[in-house]
Amino acid sequence: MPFRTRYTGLIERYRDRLPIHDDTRIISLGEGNTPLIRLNNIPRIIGKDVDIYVKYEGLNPTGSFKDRGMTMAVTKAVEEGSRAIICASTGNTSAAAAAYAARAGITAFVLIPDGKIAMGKLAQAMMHGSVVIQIKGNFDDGMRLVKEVATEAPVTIVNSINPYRLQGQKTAAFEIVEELGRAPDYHCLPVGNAGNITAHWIGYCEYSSASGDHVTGACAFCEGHCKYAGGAVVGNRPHMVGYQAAGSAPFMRGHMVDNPETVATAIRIGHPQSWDYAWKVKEESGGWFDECSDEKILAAQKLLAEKEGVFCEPASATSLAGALADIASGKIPEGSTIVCTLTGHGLKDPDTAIKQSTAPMLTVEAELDAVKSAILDNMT
Ligand code: AN7
Repeated sequence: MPFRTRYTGLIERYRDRLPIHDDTRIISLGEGNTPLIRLNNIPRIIGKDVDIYVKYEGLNPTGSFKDRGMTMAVTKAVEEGSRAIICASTGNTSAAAAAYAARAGITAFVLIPDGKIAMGKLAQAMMHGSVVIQIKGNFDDGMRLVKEVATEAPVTIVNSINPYRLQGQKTAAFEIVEELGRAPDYHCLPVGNAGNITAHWIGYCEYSSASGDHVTGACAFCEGHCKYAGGAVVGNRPHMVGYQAAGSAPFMRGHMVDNPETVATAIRIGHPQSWDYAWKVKEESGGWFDECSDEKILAAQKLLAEKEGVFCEPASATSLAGALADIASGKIPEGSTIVCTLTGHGLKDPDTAIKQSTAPMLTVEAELDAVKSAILDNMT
């Protein structure tokens, strides 16, 4: 018997839980199967008895969790005969759409806010050959235009209002349950459009014996697209906790926000597309929303990079920033198992990282003595 363990992506792995036919041509880049890393140093530094894991979604093929949704959305678009996809994006969706369209041999149109997306993401959209349309407006303007234009041009929307996106993204919850042998007590995520927090909840519910919604068949979130597999694997579901950037926090304000601002450009979103779903997730899971200042977000990003060796983009660090605040206050009690999703890779946004970096950067003569004293002066 040949030794075959090649991982070929989340659709193959979870085929029986996704709306896929036997003969569907799968468009994959090997997404999913990302590491769940236990934080070793931060719990000690904060002096709390908590088990914190980070799900490092930045290690997906295009560097964010969007690949989980995009493999499904593009696979289904191609199956349905579409020749072009379109999205509005704060950067990561456009990077994923561009890559999966390239893989499928179709065209991607991406609408991005002029000057407000991180450099790595722009490079990806351009490099993968998508048609980049910068609009003089923000993500919410772009989203409105995408919905309008899709009624007049032959393009498939691949934003998370496409239900296949959430179907792909729910697999992150499957992976977590399979690795921990149970659901965590708390699952913390950054919230923009709130698609991902909804997708995770769908995933946890499908895995839980406690899910009345799913036992009867159609689930309340997926418009009949998910296949509830029936078998109870775990008995618990997490409290879902969604954190927003303070300048871009419609779930905290209780209404849409018109001019969102935050250093975490990925979640600079004032009109979340999954508004109703997210409130339902909060209610059903006994979770909550909260907000983090830009300062706290960047501090959490740095802490993770310096103390654990894990580099995520600013928006992603919002999950840890929020969790640390709720652990400090006791809202998340000691003894808890917590998963924070790190939605995107730190290399997506090198400018913000370098700007806030305080690590010594020394320039010396190319001579032994100079290098030697630079070392000896900086030993800790
Ligand atoms: C790194 O790319 O909306 O709450 O257009 O890139 O599911 O919207 C990005 C969202 C969190 C928020 N972290 O997820 C886009 C876009 C990162 C992100 C979110 C995004 P949702």
